[in-house]
Amino acid sequence: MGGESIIIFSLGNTCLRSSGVPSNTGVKLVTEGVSRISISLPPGLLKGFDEACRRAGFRDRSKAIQMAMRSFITEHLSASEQKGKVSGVILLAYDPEVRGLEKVLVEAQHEERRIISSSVHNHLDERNCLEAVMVHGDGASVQELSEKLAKQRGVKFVKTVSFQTSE
Ligand code: NI
Repeated sequence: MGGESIIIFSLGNTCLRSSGVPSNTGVKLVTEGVSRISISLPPGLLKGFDEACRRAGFRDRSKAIQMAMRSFITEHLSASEQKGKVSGVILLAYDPEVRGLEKVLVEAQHEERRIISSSVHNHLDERNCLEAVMVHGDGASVQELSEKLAKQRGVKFVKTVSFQTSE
């Protein structure tokens, strides 16, 4: 493995165990609730990561990697693909001049009020509103709400960022 650094770190094992990681990936359960994995990295990448850890105030590399992995999961799995409860925000931009749109958006949010904790509305200009809807609940419901909002005529942008609150 010339030119590569090998690092070993510990992680909560729930997601690794439940996804059935094969034994040849270097994953080894150490104690209940923690997995220890080893990975090889180009030295420059590890150096950059350690520098970022230091600047962000992380003393524990494992903790920083756990956070990076959660961020990766959020980026690549939709809310409905994440297991258990999720928390997050649905950010949407729309044109308030489109007839009936605001009524539809409010009704859609009322229907899903069980998973909406609050929302913030920003009137940007005559043709642009920006709304942040805070959500907490079942991932499938969050995804469903996000898709329902996104498909309305006059909605210009929808981005859902969510993370699992239980692993
Ligand atoms: Ni507005």
